[in-house]
Amino acid sequence: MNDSTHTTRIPLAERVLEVNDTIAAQNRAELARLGIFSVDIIGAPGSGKTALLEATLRVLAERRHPATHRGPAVLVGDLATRRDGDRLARWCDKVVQISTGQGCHLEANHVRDAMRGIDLATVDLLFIENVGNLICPVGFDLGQSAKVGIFSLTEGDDKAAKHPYLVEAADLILLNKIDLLPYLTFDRSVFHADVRLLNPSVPVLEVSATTGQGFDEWLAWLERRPAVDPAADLAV
Ligand SMILES: Nc1nc2c(ncn2[C@@H]2O[C@H](COP(=O)(O)OP(=O)(O)OP(=O)(O)O)[C@@H](O)[C@H]2O)c(=O)[nH]1
Ligand SMILES: [Mg+2]
Ligand SMILES: [Zn+2]
Repeated sequence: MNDSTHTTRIPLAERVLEVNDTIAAQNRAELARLGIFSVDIIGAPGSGKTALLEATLRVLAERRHPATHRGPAVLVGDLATRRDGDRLARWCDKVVQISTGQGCHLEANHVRDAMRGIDLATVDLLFIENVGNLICPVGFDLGQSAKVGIFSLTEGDDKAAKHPYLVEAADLILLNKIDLLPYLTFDRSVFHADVRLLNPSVPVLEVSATTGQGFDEWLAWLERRPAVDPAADLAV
């Protein structure tokens, strides 16, 4: 009997995730070596990921000391168009638009390839805007330092409960469009209680990309970035 008939067959989805995890570990090692804090921003289409980044980059540019030679960079994923990349390029000179075609999430190889388009020696903070989607981006490690889940008031107060994997995986939850509270029937206590049940320790910030509400806390969280350990993952 031929030995090959005994070969264990690994289901394709598992194999895809395995390859992804290997590349993600390489990304993580590279970012750690360069001392870059990276944030994967995951949220539904229209939740305000780009608006949040536009406002954040604007404030960071205002606060940046002229002598600092390192600053933020952004990788932004969409199925089609360069619109988000163009919006962000107004506030940041290191923006790479990733076109995923039919792909509904970013994978580690997208991030690896996009990182090659940036002079990473001049970067200390890397934002990754994932494709607008609350579901599968959660399952793909990109090599990021932290995952930020963004929900917004216009989506309804039940979305945290309906998307438990994002809430469980997030290092920070943002509730955006808080400026619209007077006009919507969004029950904040329902949203917060659902988040607490799923992830008792995750910080939750109410923000508005439009008015800047909550930005002091958001920027303070970014500032407090966990120390990137240059030795981490170097064995990969
Ligand atoms: N009132 C209000 N509108 C907001 C806020 N943040 C975003 N918006 C609006 O919401 C819409 C969608 O915002 P985007 O930043 O494009 O959302 P996105 O999450 O990047 O969307 P995709 O990249 O398509 O997934 C835009 O019209 C924004 O102006 C906010 O805090 N308050
Ligand atoms: Mg966007
Ligand atoms: Zn997907």
